Amino acid sequence: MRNFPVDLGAGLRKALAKLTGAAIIDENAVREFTKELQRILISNDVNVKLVFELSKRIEEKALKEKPLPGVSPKEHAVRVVYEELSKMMGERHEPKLGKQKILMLGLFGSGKTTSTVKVAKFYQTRGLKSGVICCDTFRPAAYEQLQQLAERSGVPFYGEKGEKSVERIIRNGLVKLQENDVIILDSSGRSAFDLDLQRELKLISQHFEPNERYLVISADIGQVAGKQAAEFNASVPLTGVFITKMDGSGKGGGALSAVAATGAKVAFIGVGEKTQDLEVFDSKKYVGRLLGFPDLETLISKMETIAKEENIKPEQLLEEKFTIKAFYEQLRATKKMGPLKSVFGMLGMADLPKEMVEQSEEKLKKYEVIINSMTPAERDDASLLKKSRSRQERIAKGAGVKVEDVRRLLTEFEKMEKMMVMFKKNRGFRKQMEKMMKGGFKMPGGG
Ligand SMILES: Nc1nc2c(ncn2[C@@H]2O[C@H](COP(=O)(O)OP(=O)(O)OP(=O)(O)O)[C@@H](O)[C@H]2O)c(=O)[nH]1
Ligand SMILES: [Mg+2]
Repeated sequence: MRNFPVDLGAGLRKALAKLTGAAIIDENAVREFTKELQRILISNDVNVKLVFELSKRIEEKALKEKPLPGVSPKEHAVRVVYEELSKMMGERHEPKLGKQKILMLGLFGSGKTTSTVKVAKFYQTRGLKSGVICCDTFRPAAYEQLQQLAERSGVPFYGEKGEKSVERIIRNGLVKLQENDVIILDSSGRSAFDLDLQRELKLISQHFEPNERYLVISADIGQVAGKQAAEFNASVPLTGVFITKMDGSGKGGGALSAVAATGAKVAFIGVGEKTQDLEVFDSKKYVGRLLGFPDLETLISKMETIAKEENIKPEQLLEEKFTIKAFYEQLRATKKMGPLKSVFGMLGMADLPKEMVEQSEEKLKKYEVIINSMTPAERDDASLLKKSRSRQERIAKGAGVKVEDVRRLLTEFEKMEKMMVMFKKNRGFRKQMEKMMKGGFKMPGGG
């Protein structure tokens, strides 16, 4: 069942779209939004108290805080939502890139063994040598499982089949793997955090002397993750939490926020069963993705560069007469920009026509040939073409395409032309567009 992050994300995006689509950002609109937000978060097992605190802060900041100069109340509201949600989900983790020993601990089936290899692989891709030690002396097949996973991923492995003394395994393992920069130790789980496990983890800590102690928790336990993190932390001081199965649980948001509320740091998240399915946790990125703009900062700067490259000036976009030439430049720019949809969505605009969002190289080439077969007068005044079938046929012949292709281009041109007229009438959009092109568009996460 894959209902995360789809559900949480889809719910949040819908609620946010409604907020940005509201005529004005007043108490009503914000209240309605926070009510919806509460419903979504609670259904994702986020703690009720956290949810209420969050909505209160959002209401206060969205309504009472003065937006920065040049920022509209809508942008301000979106930014507040984004920042407060990010804060609730925790901080960004910066993994240390250097020599270190990492202890992976946690209850049965939380994902320790899988995550051990994921972490090893993570450091390998960053140019560090890493190896793993099997210190799970509890479960019979633990040795084989880690050995196979490690071998398949090209990760050095050490273990002693049947050996019960963790002290011995660690001593030998550290010698055998001494060439490695990063050594990750997989420990055994229990069904609950009992005295037995406590003793074992203390013993491991004493002999292994780990720099990092990561508690591995499965996202599907939701807000209980907070209680668990606090419990473990009291006897084995944690340096981070690794939340697994974020891909398959509808409670990931609950687990993340509960862990953050204890003050523990979410270091990594597991987003699949494969060795590469690991992400360094960054709440802003995570929330950004949930809200539908994964990499907004990159996107905005990309738009600016493209606008410069293609020489599209805001004036040109908004010039009185929309020509075939401007149309073609738009298509090209749109193709380079990619996920434009989310940006327009943020501005509270309706979805763009599909043709404008999805541009294939092939189609653009064809259009280029067609446009090259037009006379300058036609390129300047598309109305000459719309009425004249003989002109269309002449162009098709000259370009070596079907007359239908020429008509399709004209239909798309008309659609965009209509939209441009609509945009021009919309002063708010006009201002946004100008700001965006000048690079002054303020987006959440931009600061
Ligand atoms: N979908 C998904 N599955 C995961 C993830 N991490 C681990 N798993 C799966 O969860 C199951 C348990 O993982 P293990 O790594 O064996 O868990 P463990 O904590 O070592 O288990 P014990 O050693 O028995 O305590 C396996 O089927 C893994 O493939 C993840 O991020 N996403
Ligand atoms: Mg295991």
